[in-house]
Amino acid sequence: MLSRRSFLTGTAIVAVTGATGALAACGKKSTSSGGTGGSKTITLGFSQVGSESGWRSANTDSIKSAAKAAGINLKFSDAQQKQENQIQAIRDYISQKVDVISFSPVVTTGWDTVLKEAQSAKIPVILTDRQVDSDPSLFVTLVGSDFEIEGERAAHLLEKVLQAGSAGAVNIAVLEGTTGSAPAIDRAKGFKKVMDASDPSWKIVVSQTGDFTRDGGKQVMAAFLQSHPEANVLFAHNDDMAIGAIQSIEAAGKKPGTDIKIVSIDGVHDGFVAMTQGKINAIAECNPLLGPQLMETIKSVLAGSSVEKWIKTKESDFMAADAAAALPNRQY
Ligand code: GYE
Repeated sequence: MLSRRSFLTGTAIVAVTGATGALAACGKKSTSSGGTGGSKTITLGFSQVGSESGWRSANTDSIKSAAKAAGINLKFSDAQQKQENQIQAIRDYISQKVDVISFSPVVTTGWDTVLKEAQSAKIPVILTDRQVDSDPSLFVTLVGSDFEIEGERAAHLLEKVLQAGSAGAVNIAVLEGTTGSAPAIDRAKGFKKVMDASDPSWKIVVSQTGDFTRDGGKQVMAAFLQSHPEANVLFAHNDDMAIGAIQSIEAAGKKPGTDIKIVSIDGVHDGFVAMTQGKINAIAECNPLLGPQLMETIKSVLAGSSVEKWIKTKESDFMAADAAAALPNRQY
């Protein structure tokens, strides 16, 4: 992750509010696209990862409605979690001569060639949601969350959950996101960082991908329960996998949230419902409502303004006890 890290160094951050996605604070400007500007309708080619989770559905809705509200002509494609489909979609957008390309890269590596093709065609690329491991000069900016911080927040939430419950061995099972994706890599890293620094009694007993899907979480958790009956904590890289895992935990005659404490990331509606039922103990929110920021950023870039290299989202943490009060105000 060296190149990603180096592009972040010394970059000021634009924070946005989780609820509205509106720009809330501004730091040092650092990047310029060159800019085409003018009043003609902007055509955006957007390649979405897939439709693997509740988070993704909310993100897709946000992008579609924000493009409409901003008067941007959106060409949208769903890559069904396959990098080759994303590369193909980007190439199609280049040949269609769209004004700007945006995509949420399914994995971090393997993008250099297609990004260079976009650069040669002078089409700016704005990453959204997930990072890439390419030379930062190949894209203008990233609009999305800090996944390493989310992993750290999840570990801190687990500390709180365990304080409230019984002591003893902490045997953690991890359901990882899509292998090679930025959120899977960085959430694991952030969680481990806090875990290693804080409590020597915490142990990751098993860790495997559930591909960010409910079904993946269900299947992999069923196998974990067989191979690692000592697991008494689940850290799921997203709510959907936690919800799938809950089904397997219940089918095995155990009580999710009690016999196996559960912490996950996202904060989608069904995750909140599981918290109100005490089945998920805590969630670190990851805001999917990136559409308004993305459209705002696209307009600035095409108008020739400089933007931050990483436009971050602002997010909150929730314990199960807060869930019922928060649920009516959740937007996704
Ligand atoms: O957490 C997960 C989705 O990239 C932040 O992708 C996103 C992740 C999100 O499938 O639910």
